[in-house]
Amino acid sequence: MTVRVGVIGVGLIGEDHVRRLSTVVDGAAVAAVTDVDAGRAEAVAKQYGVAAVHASGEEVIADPAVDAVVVASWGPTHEQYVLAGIAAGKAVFCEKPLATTAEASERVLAAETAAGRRLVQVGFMRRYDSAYRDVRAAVAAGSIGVPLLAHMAHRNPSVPPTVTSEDAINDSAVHEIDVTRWLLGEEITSVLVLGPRRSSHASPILQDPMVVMFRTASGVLVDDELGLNVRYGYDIRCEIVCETGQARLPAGDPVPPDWRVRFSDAYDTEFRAWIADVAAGREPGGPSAWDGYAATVVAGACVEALHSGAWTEVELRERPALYR
Ligand code: NAD
Ligand code: ISE
Repeated sequence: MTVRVGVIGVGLIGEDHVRRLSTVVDGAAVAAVTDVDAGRAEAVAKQYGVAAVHASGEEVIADPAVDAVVVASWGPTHEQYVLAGIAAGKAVFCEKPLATTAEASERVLAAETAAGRRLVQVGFMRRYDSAYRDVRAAVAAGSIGVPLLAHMAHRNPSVPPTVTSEDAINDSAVHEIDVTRWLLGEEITSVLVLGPRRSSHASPILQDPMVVMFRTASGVLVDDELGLNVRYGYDIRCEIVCETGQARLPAGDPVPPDWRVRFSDAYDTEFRAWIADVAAGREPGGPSAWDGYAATVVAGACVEALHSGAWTEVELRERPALYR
C-alpha cells in the first residue's frame, strides 16, 4: 500500500519532507501540497510531480486522495491543522512545535482524547538519530550508574535578525527540552535562563548566547548552551554524566553546516517509521501530542524565566490515560 500524504507548508523543511516522501521513503507518495505562498507550492509540486496544489491546509486535509497529513507551516498555524486532521480522522505528522501555547497544546490533547486514539506524531527527530540513541541506550543499560548531570550545546551558524530570544527558546531549545525528557525518561520540573556576555553577531532582540538550565523530577541538572550565530557550523553536543561514567555524542568531524545535513538520516528514519505505522493502521510510535504538550509547557516556563531571571516551576497537567 502507498500512503498518500498531503503537506501543509512547503518552506525549508516542508520542501525537504516532500523530497524525502517522494524519493527516499518507500511506500509513500505526496498527493497534495499547499502554502500561503502559492507560487512556492506550485514550484514544489512541479519539481516533485505532486498532482494537487490546494488553496488551504483545510482543503489538503479534506482531499479524499490524502491519507495522512504533514504540517510544516509556521508554528502558530500548527494547532488549527492538527485539530482539523484529528477531526477528519487522519494521521498527522506535525513539525515541532505542536503548538505555541500550553492552552493550544491542551486543545490538541482534548481532541485526541475525545477521538479515543492517538493520531498525532510531533517532529522531534533527534529521537531517531543513531548517536542520540546510543547515548540513551548507554544510560539505560545502568552500568555507569544513574544520571546526575547533563551538558548540552545547540549552536547554529546564523539566524535572521528577526529572531528573538523567545524564538530561540521555542524553536531551538525545545529540542533539548524534548531530548532531556526522552534521554532521562522523566519530566523537567523547573528551569532557569542565564544570559552571559553577548555575541557581537547577535541582533539587539536576541540574547545570544544563552544558557538554559533544567532540573528534572529526580534532581538531574541539565545545562544547555544556545548559540545562534556561531558562524563556524551547526554544532550539537550532549553529554550525560552518570555516577561512574558518561555517555556523549561524538564530536562532529567535520562540523556539519546546518540541521538538514546533521539530522538528514534522523529525518529519513523518522518518516520511514511514521509511514510504516500509518500503512499498518497503527497509532504512531514516535513523539506524541503529550510530548509536544510537555515541551511547549517547559518552553513557556523558560520564556518566563528569561524575563524573571529566577528558577521557574514547570506545571504540567495530569497525563491523560491515552498517553500513559
Ligand atoms: P519556513 O519559513 O522556511 O517555511 C514555512 C512555510 O510555511 C513557508 O513557506 C510559509 O509560507 C508557509 N506557511 C505559513 N503559514 C501557512 C499556512 N497557514 N498555511 C500554509 N502554509 C503556511 O520555515 P521552516 O524552517 O520550514 O519551519 C517550518 C516548521 O518546521 C516550524 O514549525 C519549524 O519550527 C519546524 N522546523 C523543524 C525542524 C526540525 O529540525 N525538526 C527544522 C526546521 C524547522
Ligand atoms: C530549527 O527550527 C530546527 O528545528 C533545528 O533543528 C534547530 O537546530 C534550529 O535551531 C531551529 O531554528
